[in-house]
Amino acid sequence: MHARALVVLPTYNEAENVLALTRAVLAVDATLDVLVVDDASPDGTGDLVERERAQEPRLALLRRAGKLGLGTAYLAGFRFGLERGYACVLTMDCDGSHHPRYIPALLSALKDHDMVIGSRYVPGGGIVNWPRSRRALSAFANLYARVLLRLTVRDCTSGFRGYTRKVLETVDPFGIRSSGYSFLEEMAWRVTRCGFRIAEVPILFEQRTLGVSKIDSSEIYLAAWRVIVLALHPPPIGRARRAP
Ligand SMILES: Nc1nc2c(ncn2[C@@H]2O[C@H](COP(=O)(O)OP(=O)(O)OP(=O)(O)O)[C@@H](O)[C@H]2O)c(=O)[nH]1
Ligand SMILES: [Mg+2]
Repeated sequence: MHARALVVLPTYNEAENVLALTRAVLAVDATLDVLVVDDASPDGTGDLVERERAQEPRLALLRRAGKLGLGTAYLAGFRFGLERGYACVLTMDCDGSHHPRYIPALLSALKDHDMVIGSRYVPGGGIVNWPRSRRALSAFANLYARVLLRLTVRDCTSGFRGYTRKVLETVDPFGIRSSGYSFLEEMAWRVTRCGFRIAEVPILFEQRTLGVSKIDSSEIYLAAWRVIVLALHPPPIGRARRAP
């Protein structure tokens, strides 16, 4: 095992954003590598990364056959990081919402915590350029998950995160069947239930200015339902990691 960190960027149609972010992340720290998990984006995101890779050995690309969902993209990133001996795995949206300037604070928090969340809902954090309706939805989704799952973290739906290798090896993320927001909520729940320490580092979340959102309303209803199922029928966790 080595002390390098892997930053996983799931992408679907992020051609306008992807290279700016991979370059910015790699410039933050020489101990970081980047993995883009692209789901056959029709806009050529994968081809852009493929070409960039020819001159950037710290950039890796996983091309999947079709749009398989955000949750399984995270899992593919976790598997890649575990198999290659990374000390921790970070995840970021590839749409400009998560700024790489926060990566040092996330890495620093992982020195004495098992998981870290780039959080909009702790002092110093916030959201830039979201309409009031979107803010209300996010605040409600967080309150809902916190109450039903008895979570103490303030921002359970942030995709800007870091996990130590130990967490990924212990909480069996490969047993999570849900995608999108409920994947993030279930990961926070599993990590909490296993008694790990979670840090929240304040971030300013910025609404994307390029490309379009992939989240749809069915995803939101599914996440709400999944939280209820989790609360009523908590699955066993902390078993030996299943074969990916
Ligand atoms: N590989 C992969 N990436 C995805 C998929 N769906 C979304 N993404 C990526 O996941 C990240 C978050 O997706 P967004 O569409 O920005 O969703 P969001 O941030 O929850 O919603 P907005 O605030 O509306 O942008 C982006 O980098 C997307 O390109 C998917 O099915 N597969
Ligand atoms: Mg987004």
